[in-house]
Amino acid sequence: MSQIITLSEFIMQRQKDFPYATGELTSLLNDISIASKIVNRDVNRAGLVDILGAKGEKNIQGEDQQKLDVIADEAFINAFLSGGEVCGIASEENDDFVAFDNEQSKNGKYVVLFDPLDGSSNIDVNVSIGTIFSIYRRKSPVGGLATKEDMLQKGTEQVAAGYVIFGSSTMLVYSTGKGVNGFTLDPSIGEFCLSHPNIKMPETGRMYSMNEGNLDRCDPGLKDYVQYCREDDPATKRPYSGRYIGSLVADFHRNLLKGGIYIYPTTDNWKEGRLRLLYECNPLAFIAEQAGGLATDGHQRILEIEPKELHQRCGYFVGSKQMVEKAMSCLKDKVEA
Ligand code: AHM
Ligand code: MG
Repeated sequence: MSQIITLSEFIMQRQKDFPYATGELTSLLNDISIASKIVNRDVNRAGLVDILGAKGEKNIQGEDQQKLDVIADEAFINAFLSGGEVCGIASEENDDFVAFDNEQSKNGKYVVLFDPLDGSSNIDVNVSIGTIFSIYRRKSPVGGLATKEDMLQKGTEQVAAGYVIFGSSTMLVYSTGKGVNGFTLDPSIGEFCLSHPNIKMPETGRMYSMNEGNLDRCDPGLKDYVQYCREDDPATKRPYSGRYIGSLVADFHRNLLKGGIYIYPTTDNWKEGRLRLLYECNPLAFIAEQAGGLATDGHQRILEIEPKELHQRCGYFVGSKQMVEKAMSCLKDKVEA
């Protein structure tokens, strides 16, 4: 039997990659792993116990019910509060960022931006969902409260990013800027185990993922790209396969492993795009680039977009490098035509 490497062991080994590391990032990644296991437990129980109701409803014991995305948000916040490495967070669930005001957290060096449970409209139909996270070093002085400036950093400043997919198995995939590694949760021992070392995204692929219902509301250049995807590839005599789960982490994860492109463009009804720059686009762009892929808004590299507000949205093209480049060239050709 080959040797099992758990996520905690792996994170400890990798600390050596950072010569001046104090161990705080290591502890923070461990907090994320613990919170992920808690969320995993609740996601798995979702069909069995009364935790699926809308927030504000009562459960069978007469207690207030919470939606799973709120439960996930709290699980991560509690893990960061007890870890003490994080001075504040921003999440898709909260209107404003949260600055932790206890002494230990005020001395934390990091902020975390996250989407606690993306694709949550898929929960009650048993489709894969995910958590997405992004870690930055704070800009404000250590010892004080976190500020909005700590949160509004460009994606290039990310220290680490990753996601957890709650699918047919649960996986945690992350990068600290030195490649991408994936860990599968072994429920029998309750540990994430290294299952996908050094993930590389194929340079090209045969799958495209977008909500084609929106096609008539998009940039006309995108119609050309989708038409290109639907035409027979001279090599295989087949068109690309359309694969859209409608759950970003699941679509991204498949494309990361098999090659493909995920597109959520700006549309007539989502004029700024649908996905959030800070909680969804930046962390997955970091992972994509670390694996050799590409992420843009159709024109510009995602990681270089200067964020102006917490819940900012943007168009999103992410996946295999050659496929994203081809889609971008279709947009450009239409503008120039
Ligand atoms: P959410 O953050 O409200 O869950 O929305 C994000 C989700 C993505 O997971 C998914 O890819 C996309 O929205 C689906 O949108 P649509 O239903 O418009 O195709
Ligand atoms: Mg989301």
